[in-house]
Amino acid sequence: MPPSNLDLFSNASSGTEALGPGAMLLRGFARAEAEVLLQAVSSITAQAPFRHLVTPGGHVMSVAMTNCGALGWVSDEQGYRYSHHDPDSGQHWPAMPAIFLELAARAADVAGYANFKPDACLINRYLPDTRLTLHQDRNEHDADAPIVSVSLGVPATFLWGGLQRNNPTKRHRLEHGDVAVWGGPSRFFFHGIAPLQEAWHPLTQKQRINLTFRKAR
Ligand code: MD3
Ligand code: FE
Repeated sequence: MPPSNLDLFSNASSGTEALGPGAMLLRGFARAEAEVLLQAVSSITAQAPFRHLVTPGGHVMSVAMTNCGALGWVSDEQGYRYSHHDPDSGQHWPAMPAIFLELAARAADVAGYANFKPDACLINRYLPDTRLTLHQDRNEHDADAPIVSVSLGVPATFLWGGLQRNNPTKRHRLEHGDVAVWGGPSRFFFHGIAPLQEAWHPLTQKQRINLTFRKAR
């Protein structure tokens, strides 16, 4: 029997897009789980609230952040680093929920990175006008492990450059439920988020929440 149009559609346009060498966008990959993921974020932020970190240069970050997992990304006047403890409470970061680990490993697997076991999840919160200037993620010890990102809530414009800060940037819209996997050469590309435009999402109101799963050690 020949495949129906519906079969062709669900295979060929499976919703994956190559973003760069080793980087892949999985459109809508987390959409069905979004509500459960956001409930887990709420229980994490009840223990480790969102806060605005200070950069080594003394600037207060526009994005509000928290973490879960064995290690959390922190910044202060001393520099950027991963820490076992939340500097605000002195406690360990909340544990990484099993649904987070499973989603991150499944997405990495689809993108060709088997056995991804993140030990850190940075959680970013964007409100209208919140931005993240072009940067590289290079505080992780394991350069071979990818980073997996999950976008939830209000859509954002993702800025995607190259290995040098002054390389031209492309723009991609990241929407609710989109998951991206950044490995290989793309792992060290400059990237950022343009100022968030005011919008409304039924699960997050005016907010965008981004989860990034990392292998820090
Ligand atoms: C490409 N977060 O937390 S997610 C970050 O939407 C960060 O909150 C943005 O950049 C956000 O460091 C972008 C997409 C992303 C995350 C990590 C990357 C792209 C990446 C690491 C290397 C290359
Ligand atoms: Fe980043």
